[in-house]
Amino acid sequence: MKKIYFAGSIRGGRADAALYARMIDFMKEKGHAVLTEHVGHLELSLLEQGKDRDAEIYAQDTAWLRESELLIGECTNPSLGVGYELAYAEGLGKPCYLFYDKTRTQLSAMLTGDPYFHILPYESEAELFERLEGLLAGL
Ligand code: 6IA
Repeated sequence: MKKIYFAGSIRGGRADAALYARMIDFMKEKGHAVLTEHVGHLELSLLEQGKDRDAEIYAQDTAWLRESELLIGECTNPSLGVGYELAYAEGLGKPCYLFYDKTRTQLSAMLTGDPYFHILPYESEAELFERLEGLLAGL
C-alpha cells in the first residue's frame, strides 16, 4: 500500500473529472491510499463557488505532497495548480508519473523536457488503465 498524491485539473477545467474519478477508484481497488480523492469529485465546481478557503487548500495540499510516497498526475487538461504541484514534488524528490492523452494535447516542454518525470502518453482509456495497472504492480 502506497500513499499516492493524485493531481488533476480543478480550476484549469473539469472536462476530465470523471476520468480522474475512475483513476482514483482504480488505485484504491489496487489497495493504495489516494490522499487527494476530492480531485475526482464531480460536484467540485459547485463547491468551488466559495473561494475563501484557498490558503487552507494550499496548506493542506502541500502537507499531503510531503506525506505522499509518489505523485500520479493526469495532465491532458492543462492546470497551473498541477504544474505547481509537479515542481513541488520534484523538489521533494517524490517520484512523479504523468499521464496524458497524446491525441488530445501536447504536453508542456517543461514536463517532457525534464528527465526527472516519468511520462506516460496514451491514446485510449484502455491503454491508460493498462499502463496504470503496470505502474501500480511495479511499486
Ligand atoms: O489550478 P487548478 O485548480 O487546476 O489546480 C489543481 C490542483 O491543485 C489539483 O491537483 C489539486 O491537488 C489542487 N487543488 C486545486 N483546488 C483545490 C481544492 N479546491 N481542493 C483541494 N485541492 C485543490 C476546493 C475543493 C473543496 C471545496 C472540496
